[in-house]
Amino acid sequence: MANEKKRALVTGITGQDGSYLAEFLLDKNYEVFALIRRSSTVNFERIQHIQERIHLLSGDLLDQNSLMSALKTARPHEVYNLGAQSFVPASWEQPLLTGEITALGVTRLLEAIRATDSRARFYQASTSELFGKVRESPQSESTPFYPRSPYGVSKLYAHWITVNYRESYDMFCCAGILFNHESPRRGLEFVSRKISHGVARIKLGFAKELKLGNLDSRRDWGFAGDYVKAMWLMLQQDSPEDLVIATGEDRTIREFCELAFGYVGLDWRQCVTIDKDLFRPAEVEVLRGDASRAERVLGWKPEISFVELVHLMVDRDLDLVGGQSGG
Ligand code: NAP
Ligand code: G4F
Repeated sequence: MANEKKRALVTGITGQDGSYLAEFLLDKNYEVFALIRRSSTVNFERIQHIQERIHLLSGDLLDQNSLMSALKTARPHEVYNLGAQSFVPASWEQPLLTGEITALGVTRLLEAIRATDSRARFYQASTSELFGKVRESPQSESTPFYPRSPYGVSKLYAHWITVNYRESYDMFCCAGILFNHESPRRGLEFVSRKISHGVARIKLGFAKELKLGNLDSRRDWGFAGDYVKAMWLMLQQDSPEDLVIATGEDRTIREFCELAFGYVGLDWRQCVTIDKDLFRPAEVEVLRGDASRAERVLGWKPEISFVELVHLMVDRDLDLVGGQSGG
């Protein structure tokens, strides 16, 4: 039908990326369906502003029947699988659950697509954690994988099952190998948001110190709003291809602290203390991506710089913490 709206099904919509992707797809005039798992309290903070414009479907990556029902209801042209247990430290505490959701959940979803309508295009949220103990720098599509956590290993399975369904069943399946991307909507447990929120709390007098772990590791940090565009672009190509999405710049956690605390006139060395319990059993020391292929194939480039990102996050957390105090 000429005027039929495109339909997308998004898993992980209550998370950081899901909320930005849903906004992006609504702007493109998609009908957006989203999988929501049951919880005892509603956690729609990130999608409150668009909730009325999305079809929420109850389901869980652990539950095959719910995925089948969601697909039958949504009849999507595109499926974006962003749902995962995505916090690396939690994957050592709950390795089996992480594997069930982050690895096997992808096979459940792919099987549900295959059983309902295998023409649906599928995007899998792969990660720079696949490179782990890096074999070369920067990391590109041809760099060998060496994951360093149960999360990374689960994502490796997820990545290869996505490739396998493409090759076995001729389905349009592709994986975006995304490097770290952050925003004011990032979960408070991830280091970028932990720092920006900590800066706001210290600046406004609610805390005196911020406890962090390894300050020496390096990450390639971009803005989540830029990265969801790359996900969509990958599903608009003539043929499916797995691509690295990154800024090409890496910085230490220490540099993030310097910039974030310095922005509000604080000396990070007087505010940050090191907590050995926050170090990981196996660390990913450095990640830096080479997204030149994505630039050629998709015409994609990051728009927000590292400095802009850090300032944006600190500004939003100052507003948030200030507002909570009634100030
Ligand atoms: P996030 O904020 O942690 O969101 C994760 C989402 O997955 C949440 O909506 C969560 O729902 C959902 N989820 C968890 N368990 C589920 C289950 N059993 N069934 C269905 N949904 C479930 O993650 P994000 O930062 O937006 O990342 C999105 C995806 O990209 C993830 O797959 C992540 O691993 C991957 N990734 C992220 C980055 C990054 O830097 N952000 C980089 C590379 C790859 P609840 O709200 O109910 O918990
Ligand atoms: O912010 P992080 O927890 O992110 P991490 O482990 O890089 O994982 C994130 O990015 C991946 C893409 O590369 C995603 F796949 C994954 O889902 C997630 O979104 O930690 C970043 C670095 C680590 O080296 C960690 O050791 O920061 C270091 N760090 C130092 N102190 C800390 C802390 N990390 C956290 N979370 N909390 C700390 O106090």
